[in-house]
Amino acid sequence: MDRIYLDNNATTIVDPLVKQAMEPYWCERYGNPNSLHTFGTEVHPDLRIAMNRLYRGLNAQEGDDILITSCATESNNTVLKGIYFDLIKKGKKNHIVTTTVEHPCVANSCKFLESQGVKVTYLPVNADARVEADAVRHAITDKTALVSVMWANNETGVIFPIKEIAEVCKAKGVLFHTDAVQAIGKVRVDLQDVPADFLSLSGHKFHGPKGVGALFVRKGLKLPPLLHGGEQMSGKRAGTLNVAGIVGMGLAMELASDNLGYENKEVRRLRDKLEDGLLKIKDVLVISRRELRVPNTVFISVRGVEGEALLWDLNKSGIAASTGSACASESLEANPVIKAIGLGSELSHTGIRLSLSRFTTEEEIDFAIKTFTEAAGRLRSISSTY
Ligand code: 7TS
Repeated sequence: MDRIYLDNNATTIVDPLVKQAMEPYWCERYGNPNSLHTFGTEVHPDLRIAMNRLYRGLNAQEGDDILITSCATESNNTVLKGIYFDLIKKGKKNHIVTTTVEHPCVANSCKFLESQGVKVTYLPVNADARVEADAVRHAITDKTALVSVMWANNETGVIFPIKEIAEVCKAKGVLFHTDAVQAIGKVRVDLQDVPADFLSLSGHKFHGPKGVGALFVRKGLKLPPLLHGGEQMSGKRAGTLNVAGIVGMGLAMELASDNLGYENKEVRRLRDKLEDGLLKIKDVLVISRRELRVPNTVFISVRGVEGEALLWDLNKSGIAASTGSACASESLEANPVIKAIGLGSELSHTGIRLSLSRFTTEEEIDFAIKTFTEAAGRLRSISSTY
């Protein structure tokens, strides 16, 4: 068997249809959309189609803004730093509420803002690795400028009660941002149903290209730009538009919506099969309940086996997994999300994340169960802690 990719929460394969749709923009339709000549203007209809696809995918309405960014990291930074410059620095508010399990681009932005004097409340997760809406309600004060809670966690796959949290914020008159990177294509993201003010996403997490993301901004709201420069995006985000990326991300969004039923049924079936297979190994622990997670993710801890050792062993057999966010893979610290969930320090080094996509096959899952089971046995036989 060829290599097996079970790290779809880190990035995904570009859908061949997306790749094909992007092809004309490298050497034929390569104009800068801000140029006045035909090379520039001929891509305008293509951009409009792509933007419409993004609006439809999120169920955004006329008047809402969808800013194109380079990635979710930029989208998240735009919100957090925008709120800082717009509300906090002007002395109106000085408090942000977030969680202990956000992606580093939110967590480290918050840390930076703390260094600027902002107060940040990091809400812990409960035994199901979730943050409850009530915890958000209690954390909000009259100084709170923003609540930022991810839609689904990248490590555990746990879905947060985003609708309830958004409604709490709305009732309290506090702005609400959600990092929906791991939700797009996995659960329904409907911004008419969920009254979030800001939402971030990244094209490469749902079979689109890398280097392009988006930030939804609810009608009537404004954020100061993170990138100042030209008048692109009406001055809200400067920099030449990534035309191929936008076209690709637009189509990827449409395909993600079209495939949501499949993702929920077939991807979930394969993930459950994988999980059931791995649960037959003795002394393993899967984080949180299946019904609380996105359909493609399982985070499993194998007692006595370092996650990293298991990752390398699996990699040798051609299986790509992860011990957590690739963005934190250079740090030797225990996985902060796993630490936050409250597993003991011994277990916090043992976790491994497997994440599927609609391109994952049954054959791959069968092979992964067998290979994982053998690798866990092999590593346990030389483990000093088991
Ligand atoms: N937010 C979440 C929830 C993410 O999972 C990631 C990437 C990002 C933001 C950043 O996205 P980017 O496109 O700006 O880099 N998460 C992971 C991961 O879990 N493993 O590798 C990258």
